[in-house]
Amino acid sequence: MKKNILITGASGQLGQFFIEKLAENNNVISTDINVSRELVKKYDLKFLDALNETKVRKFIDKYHVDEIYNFASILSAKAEKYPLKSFQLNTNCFLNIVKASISSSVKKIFWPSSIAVFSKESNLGYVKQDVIKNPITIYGASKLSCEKVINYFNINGLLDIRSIRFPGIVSSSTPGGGTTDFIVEMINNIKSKKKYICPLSPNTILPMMHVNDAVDASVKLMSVPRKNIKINDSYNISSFETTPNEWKNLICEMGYNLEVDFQPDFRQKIADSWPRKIDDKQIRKDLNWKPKFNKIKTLKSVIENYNLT
Ligand code: AKB
Repeated sequence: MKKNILITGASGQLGQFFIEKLAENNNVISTDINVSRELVKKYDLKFLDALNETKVRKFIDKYHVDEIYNFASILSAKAEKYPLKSFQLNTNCFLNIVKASISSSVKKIFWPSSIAVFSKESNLGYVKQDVIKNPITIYGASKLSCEKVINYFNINGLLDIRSIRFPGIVSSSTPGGGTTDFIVEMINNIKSKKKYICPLSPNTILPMMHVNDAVDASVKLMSVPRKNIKINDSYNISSFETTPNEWKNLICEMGYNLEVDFQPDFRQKIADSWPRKIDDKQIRKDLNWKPKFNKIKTLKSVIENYNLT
């Protein structure tokens, strides 16, 4: 049976991919505070400020919402510029959705966490599922706080909230304000033919995944019975690791002309506090899932979607 699925923050980097996948079998109600004419036309995007609990509740009641995917968030690098506002937005959108969902038609919530919850204490060379976390960014702190709330609601059976800690996501849509953005921005710069100023040093290793793998794993996580889910806060996930230098070389090996100037800024410190490799055995086992896109397939696919070939 078709479910009614509310997506908040749908205009962001991930939103359109979730809309397209979920709309294959469901009624999707896409919302954001940024409602460009193009997205209104393409996805019937509606205005909804997830910071307004009453309005969220109205949407839930009006559309008899079964599931919510909440993507309203300020990413790591941008959040450092407005720490209090970002903490407030990231945590309050989530809390409002939780509050509005209690005693409503909502049966499940999906909420994306991030590798930003980790820190130097997490053994960054290979980060296991359950380790010490002491994030140095306000974004990481907001994600970790929400993970704690998720754990509380799940272990007490108050709501069914499911979550994945995303690495850098590679997609053909533009991110904005993230530390892992170079992965998409370099591809963008092939098109604009501009020299890319990379805010990270050439050999910074970070975990990444193709957006389709991120969407597939999330939708699968939302579809399995609760008893299959062994993690009450948020699952580690990853697909491959790369560095800005390797990514640039791969782009050039594919025949594109890309000039990069490495000028590390404040984002370097953030990246240095994040995992280089992720242990995601638990999600692979619980969902019987594995990524379909490796490094090369990811790059080829995103380049194709940019119509660069
Ligand atoms: C960011 O760079 O802030 C995000 C993330 C890893 O959560 N892409």
